[in-house]
Amino acid sequence: MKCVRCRKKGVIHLKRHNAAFCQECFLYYYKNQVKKNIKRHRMFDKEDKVLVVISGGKDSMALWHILASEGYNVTGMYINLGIGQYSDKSQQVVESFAQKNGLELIVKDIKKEYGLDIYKLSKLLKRSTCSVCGSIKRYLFNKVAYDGGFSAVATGHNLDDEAATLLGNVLSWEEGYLARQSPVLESTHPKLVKKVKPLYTLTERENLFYVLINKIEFLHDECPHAVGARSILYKEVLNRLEEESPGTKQRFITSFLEKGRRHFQDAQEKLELRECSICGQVTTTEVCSFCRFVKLSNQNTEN
Ligand code: Q46
Ligand code: ZN
Repeated sequence: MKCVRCRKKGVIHLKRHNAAFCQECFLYYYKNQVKKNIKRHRMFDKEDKVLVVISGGKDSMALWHILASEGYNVTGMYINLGIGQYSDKSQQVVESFAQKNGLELIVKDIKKEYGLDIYKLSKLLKRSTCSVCGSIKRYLFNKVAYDGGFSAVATGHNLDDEAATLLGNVLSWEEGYLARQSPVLESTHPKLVKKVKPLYTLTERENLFYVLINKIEFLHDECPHAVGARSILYKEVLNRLEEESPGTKQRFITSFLEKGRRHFQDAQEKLELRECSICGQVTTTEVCSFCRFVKLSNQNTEN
């Protein structure tokens, strides 16, 4: 197995590209993929301020590192969601990386700052922990980005994540979600910041390899609530298909983006967007769900 670029000994084989790379050429390949994705989808350029959402896992750490190394104007954002040891450990990893590398980091703690507890809220609202957590995260990504004058919010979604999401949405013909599945979600309101996924063509394995080569510390544990998620089953099924037919995941995503997605454009819900009467963030109701969560949490501590 020789490196396709320099003919030295290859250390990673990427079956879907029918190519092996040595360490140095893998980094060249990885960097090119990220740069190509950013350019092809006009995600941002060097003058833009980009907020990178960091969980402490390999994907977001890889994204933060590559964007900072390539000279993009990035600030990390970490949200402590109050998920026991998982949150404590991930915050440590993220803070220590920022400190060692002199990177800017914004930390939000939903309990300390807003009195929010995802477990209490999930019981009170009879919603899953992940659904409450997801709403809080989406709100804060946008609010922090908007208030800080950022041009884009970047997340570490990889090819495996995107293919699993696409499979889930296709299996239940979630037309609205299919219309929105894209490496770039443009802003549809002056107060909504564009969302981008520069790693959408790179796999989990490639991101892992990238952080290992660069000796980037990351949290190996997944969030305890991710266990048993449907998306994990979809990833297993797709891995099986990929084994038999390398390139399946990439074909699935790129063909959907090139040929499939446009058929769902009309399915985009034409929701009337307005500004929350409490915080001014974009919502479809009088008061946004985040402000309702805060109100509910305060009522419950008063009683
Ligand atoms: S939604 Fe659910 Fe994630 Fe929140 S509770 Fe954990 S698994 S972190 S991507
Ligand atoms: Zn609000």
